[in-house]
Amino acid sequence: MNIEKFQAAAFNDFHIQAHERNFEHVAANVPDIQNLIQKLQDFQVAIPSWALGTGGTRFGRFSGGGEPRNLEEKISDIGILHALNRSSGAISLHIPWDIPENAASIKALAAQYDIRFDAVNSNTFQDQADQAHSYKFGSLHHVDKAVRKQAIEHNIEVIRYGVELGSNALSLWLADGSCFPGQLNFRGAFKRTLDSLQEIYAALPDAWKLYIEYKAFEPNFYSTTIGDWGQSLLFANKLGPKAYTLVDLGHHLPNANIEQIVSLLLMEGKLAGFHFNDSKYGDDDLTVGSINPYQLFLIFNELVEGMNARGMNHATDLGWMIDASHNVKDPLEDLLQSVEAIMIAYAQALLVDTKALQTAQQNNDVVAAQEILQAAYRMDVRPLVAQARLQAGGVLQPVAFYREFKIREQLIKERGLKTVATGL
Ligand SMILES: [Mn+2]
Repeated sequence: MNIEKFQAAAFNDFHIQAHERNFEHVAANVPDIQNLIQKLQDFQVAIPSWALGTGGTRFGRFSGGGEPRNLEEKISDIGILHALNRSSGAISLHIPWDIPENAASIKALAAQYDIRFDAVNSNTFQDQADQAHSYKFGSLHHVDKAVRKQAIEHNIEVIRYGVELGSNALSLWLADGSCFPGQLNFRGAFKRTLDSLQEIYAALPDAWKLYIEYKAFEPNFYSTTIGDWGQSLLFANKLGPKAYTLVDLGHHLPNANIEQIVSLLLMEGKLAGFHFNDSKYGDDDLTVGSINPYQLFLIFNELVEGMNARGMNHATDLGWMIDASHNVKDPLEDLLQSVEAIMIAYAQALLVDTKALQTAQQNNDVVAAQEILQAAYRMDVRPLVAQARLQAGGVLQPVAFYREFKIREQLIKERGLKTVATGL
């Protein structure tokens, strides 16, 4: 289904007066407002193909109906999001869940919705029906060379699919690890993983990047072979200039200072980008900004400051992706909320008075430093984000539009109530 331009225009007309009042009030305090609006419009967040269906836990899954049944319908769903917020112009695919049967027609379909292909994701954390060797005891770190070879070949195959679609990064997350002490020789596992990664790295096309994601625990509960940013950075440094560390917000031990990790990875030129989500306990994969929006702001503050220090392009020099999934929300509404939270945190970070903060830091003025950060964080930037969206052709209030025009009901009518998205 498509969002009709006249529907968006009618909706915006109805809300425009209230919006303009709010926007003018906030914009009066923002120096160089057009520059900020442009930055917000340029910033695009990739939607993962696996977040378009209802997520599940190991206890159960409660489908809301109308879920996309194939890659074409997933792209169409992202087309809806992008039409509403103009900030979701990319998709991150997962192979083998999203193998494109015909790359040319998939590319053409995505282009219709103004969507590009972000990083492609491989999958060696579960066994596929037709595979020769099991990943029960790991993939790239496996003690059996035949298993490693199978996993390496899978990753190279994923690169090939990505090349066909115009992607330029392979995102790799390994479930490899151990569940019990003594199960694994840590150095052996690291070295075998490095050997495997070297073969995958050698298969990367020229302009490609390898994103190495880390995760502290789960599905293995004693050790993870790429368990934290130090281990990921070790691999990235040993592999070479195309290899980077990917930060998934939910993949840390509780209370980790993620903004400090981000700052140092940026300093080293080794930050790949992000998998955004939120969590209270572990890898909860909740809606971005739903639990700890201040942490999200502090992360964006380090991103903006660190990227500016290196003269980087905010929109294109890092990979921006959502990696979330859960049981109780309409996935499309959830993604609209997540993208909105990201745009809000980014806008607030752009408003931090960096010069004043540097002065406060230089003077060890701890109170002033906090005042400066929180002055930006407590600004209601929602009218700025809405204005950027409006000028880019989106709608003022995406979630309200989605409900008013009964988009889920239409998707259920088109696809049926009992559809299940491919994926987890
Ligand atoms: Mn992730």
